[in-house]
Amino acid sequence: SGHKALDAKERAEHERFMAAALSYGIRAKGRTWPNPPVGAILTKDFGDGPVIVGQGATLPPGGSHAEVLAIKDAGEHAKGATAYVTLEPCAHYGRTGPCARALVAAGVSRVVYGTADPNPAVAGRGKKILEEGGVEVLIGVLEKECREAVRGHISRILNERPFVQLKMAVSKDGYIGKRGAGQVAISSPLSRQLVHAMRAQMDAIVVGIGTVLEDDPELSVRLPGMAHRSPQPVVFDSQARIPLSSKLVQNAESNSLWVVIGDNAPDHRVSALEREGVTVIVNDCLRNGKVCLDKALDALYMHGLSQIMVEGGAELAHGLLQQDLVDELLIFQGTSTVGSDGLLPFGFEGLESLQDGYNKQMLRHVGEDLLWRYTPKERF
Ligand code: AOF
Ligand code: ZN
Repeated sequence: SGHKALDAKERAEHERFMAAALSYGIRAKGRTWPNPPVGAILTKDFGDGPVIVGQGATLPPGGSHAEVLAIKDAGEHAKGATAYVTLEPCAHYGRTGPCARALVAAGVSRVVYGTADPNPAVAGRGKKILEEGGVEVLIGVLEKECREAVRGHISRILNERPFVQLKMAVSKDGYIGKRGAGQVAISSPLSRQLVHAMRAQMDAIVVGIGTVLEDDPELSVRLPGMAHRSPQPVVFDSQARIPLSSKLVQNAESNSLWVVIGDNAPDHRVSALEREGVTVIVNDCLRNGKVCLDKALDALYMHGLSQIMVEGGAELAHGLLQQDLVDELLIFQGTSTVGSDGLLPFGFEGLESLQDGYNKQMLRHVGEDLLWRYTPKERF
């Protein structure tokens, strides 16, 4: 019937504008931790159908929330507008005033938001403030996408640790390299470029000390005009072995570097690192001489990180998977074949070890490479 068709049309319109709010939120990813990167837009109908009159994305901590920026951007048009927000507007006096009250005060007549804020200071209260202020509220438009956009925030609140994305590259036959062959190009230049763009959206990049000793990585975003979007580099290094001459330590004064060590690491190594401007995070839990990974993630949570990308190596990957600490595993699969003497992605195990516990999905083609996503079956 005509009524039903109108519903579908309305839903499509809401989804179109929520997608716009999501795209603003993405711009804030990696720069708002410990806060979620929220996107907001305001629309208004001047007679020819709704158009965007204001937009905003969460600023770094201490700065404005998305809704307040969108209201300011809309100016006089905020009155009577519809707001699309990826996350439930906040209800609390934190570093900023409550967005729900700001929306009421601005005279916004309808608020559409993607998903409830699991933060107990907000959960359901933002909605209540809006409704009591006479604002029409619609919830759950593109909810899955909105939850994914703030998954680091959800992980902080529900698991009290950052969302862990593990990223690896394997050959066509599932190896990360060849024994005794040194550095082997596994994925294509296009895939590596995509990884840099993905880095720019993360709060931090984490590697094990083995990877630093082997590759001397920079862990920065090397894309034109994007250097300032480099995430926080972090090294898990129980014995504080990271060389003072490594690129990461050399860049520590300007880029900052966090090194997670065990409390039995040699004192002289620790003070040498601190003299170079490295932030040393001491962990008093050790297992087999290595920092306990769950405790290391706790420490990163305490330092405010909400979503991290782990870039290797095999040992760290294996440890995280074994302890069920990986929320998303991304595998770039290249076109070359390693054949004999191949090194497996998780030390003694290959990708088939994930068969039972993970759902596997082909995300996309990246040039000739394939990008696969594995997500744990039992997780939000
Ligand atoms: C919103 N809009 O853009 C964000 C929200 O410390 P504060 O005052 O900045 O508050 C942070 C909390 O507010 C955070 O934990 C989360 O619950 C919510 N984030 N809310 O209405 C935003 N970033
Ligand atoms: Zn807010």
